[in-house]
Amino acid sequence: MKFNKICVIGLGYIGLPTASTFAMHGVETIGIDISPEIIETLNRGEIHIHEPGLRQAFTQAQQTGKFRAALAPEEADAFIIAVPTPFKENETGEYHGAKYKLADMRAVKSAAESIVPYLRKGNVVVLESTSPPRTTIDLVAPILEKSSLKAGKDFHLCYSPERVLPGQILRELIENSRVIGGVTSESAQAGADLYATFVKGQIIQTDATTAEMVKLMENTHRDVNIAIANEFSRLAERFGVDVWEAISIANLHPRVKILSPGPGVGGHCISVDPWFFVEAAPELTPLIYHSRKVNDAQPDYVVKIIKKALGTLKGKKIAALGLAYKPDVDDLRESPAVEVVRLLQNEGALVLACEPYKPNAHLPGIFIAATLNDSIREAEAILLLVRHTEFLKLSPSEVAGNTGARTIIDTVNGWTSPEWKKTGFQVIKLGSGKSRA
Ligand code: SAJ
Repeated sequence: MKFNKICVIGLGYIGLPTASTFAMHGVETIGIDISPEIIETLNRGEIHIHEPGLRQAFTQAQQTGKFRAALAPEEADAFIIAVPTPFKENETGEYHGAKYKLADMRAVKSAAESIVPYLRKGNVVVLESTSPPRTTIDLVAPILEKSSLKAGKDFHLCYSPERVLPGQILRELIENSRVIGGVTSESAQAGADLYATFVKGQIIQTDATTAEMVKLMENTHRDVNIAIANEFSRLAERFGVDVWEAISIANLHPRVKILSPGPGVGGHCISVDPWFFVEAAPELTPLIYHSRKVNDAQPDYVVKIIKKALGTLKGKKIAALGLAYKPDVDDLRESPAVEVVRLLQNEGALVLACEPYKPNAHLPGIFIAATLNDSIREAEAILLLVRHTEFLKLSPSEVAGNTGARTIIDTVNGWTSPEWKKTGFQVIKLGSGKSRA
């Protein structure tokens, strides 16, 4: 199939890079978003999110004259839905007393509804948003069929999950393999033709529900594996072992790949997606459920470690290095680092955070210093929450010269150099029974 014009609905972390990439490859691309500010920003030639390489890609897309942002879709050859699927803030499900989170599918529903007036015979519609199993068939198809066209017969319908890693989105969009699940094999083929515009990795065709499960399985697999790493960190502390040393030795085994413990699991993917399985089938998912619980409890666990090290937290001045959900990104969504800071403040600690990727972030009740030195100057303890490259490069003597604090609490195994101790720091490390012995 040939695609001259497409609409990408949702211009966030996935939609905007995807739309820019299509336009750069010569396809007339209309980017749609419900936010007038976003549309204005983009049509002014600016971007509203930070992602390495996105500015250049977007500028290039604009220079081709193929990209335009708008508030509503229009007739096109293909429609891609890339809107958020968070969980509901004020509602939970319950199974035998265990509460689980519920997917909020409102954005997917309204994106599908916005396509209905413009849907024509032979069009291709692709859902990219991470969604509970059967969403394409049970939720999206019936909405689109309000057009009186039949999915799989009059128009093609696919599910094709985004699987790119924030921080490397532009490269991974092109190089990663891409799974396309069609409601029919013809739909899968049409979806494959669409993404072949720029995908250099393998394009695998399957059915829509398999593609939905593939996405959820990938992120759930990662969550469960991080949960076991977090449990290992607790066990190591109990038994006087350094979990980081133990993991590096265990990982020499050819069939073992233990991930890293840390202050918890954040972001809008791994900490959310496993709940979609739990919601869909709570009776089948005790492991997935408990892994989520383990990872969600990790910020509390970190606070316990800090309390053990510092005694009462009331009035303690703590510098918290890093608020992002993971290294070298500016995304603070569902960040365990933010949660740790909040919990410390609830205990009466006076926390001054430092987030070099978003020094001007506004988080109610959280104080962010303009510079690293401002955050550590008056501190009594320094807490490392994110492995930002800039933090890992810090020299112990320089830090010592800029603060009176001599206790560091490292939750990410970022400061491993013996220099820290030699410079007079007491180093408390998450997962290290040895550092506390
Ligand atoms: N984390 C750990 N220990 C680890 C690895 C990660 O605690 O060993 C934490 C991170 O610090 C972070 C969270 O987990 O808080 C998630 O980070 P991540 O790098 O594992 O994943 P995301 O959420 O940035 O991106 C994931 C990716 N999925 C997989 O690797 C299976 C990405 O490919 C997906 O496209 C993305 O989710 C998504 O959009 O679903």
